[in-house]
Formats: sequence, structure tokens, C-alpha cells
Amino acid sequence: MEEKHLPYDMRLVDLANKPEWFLQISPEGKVPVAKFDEKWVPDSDVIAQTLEEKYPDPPLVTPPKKASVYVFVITDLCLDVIN
Ligand SMILES: N[C@@H](CCC(=O)N[C@@H](CS)C(=O)NCC(=O)O)C(=O)O
Repeated sequence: MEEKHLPYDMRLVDLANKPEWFLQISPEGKVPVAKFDEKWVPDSDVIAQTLEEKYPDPPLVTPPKKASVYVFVITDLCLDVIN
């Protein structure tokens, strides 16, 4: 949310002593959990994906062009290690 310059409220939770309001919104008692359009969303991957879909700019994902360069670099490194 910082990277996307979005305003937000943050609540810190003592995971050793989870308050009832937190268990109401996160029944498994896990963090992070974020609220989008009145709906609570758990799991950092789902939260990141939701942020990306709702607020695409600035993007958090690696641009496809750079991602493919990275794949080539990693592939070359792996081949060097194998050979
Ligand atoms: N796959 C979940 C993992 C969530 C998770 O395990 N969070 C830990 C903290 S990193 C937690 O809430 N632990 C408290 C507990 O399990 O009681 C995610 O990426 O959000």
C-alpha cells in the first residue's frame, strides 16, 4: 500500500493474545488481513493480487520484458552450475 501510495489504517495485533475483534475478521487468527470494499481478505498473496487488480498503478509486478531477461539470466546461471 505504501508502494502504491494508498492511504490506509494499520492495526497491530498481539498474536500471543489475539483480541476478539481480530478473530472475528480473521477466524484462523493469521495476519495479514486487509479490508477491500467492506470485505476482509486474508493471505499476503491474495492481498497483493487484489491490490494489483484494484490499483494497477504503479505496478508491483515485474514488467514482462524484464521478467524474461531475468529468466534468461537465471537459466544461464543454472546451466553453468549443471555443466
Ligand atoms: N500464507 C499466509 C501465512 C499467514 C501466516 O502464517 N501469518 C503468521 C505470521 S507471519 C501468523 O499470523 N501467525 C499467527 C498464528 O498462526 O497464530 C500469508 O502469506 O499471509
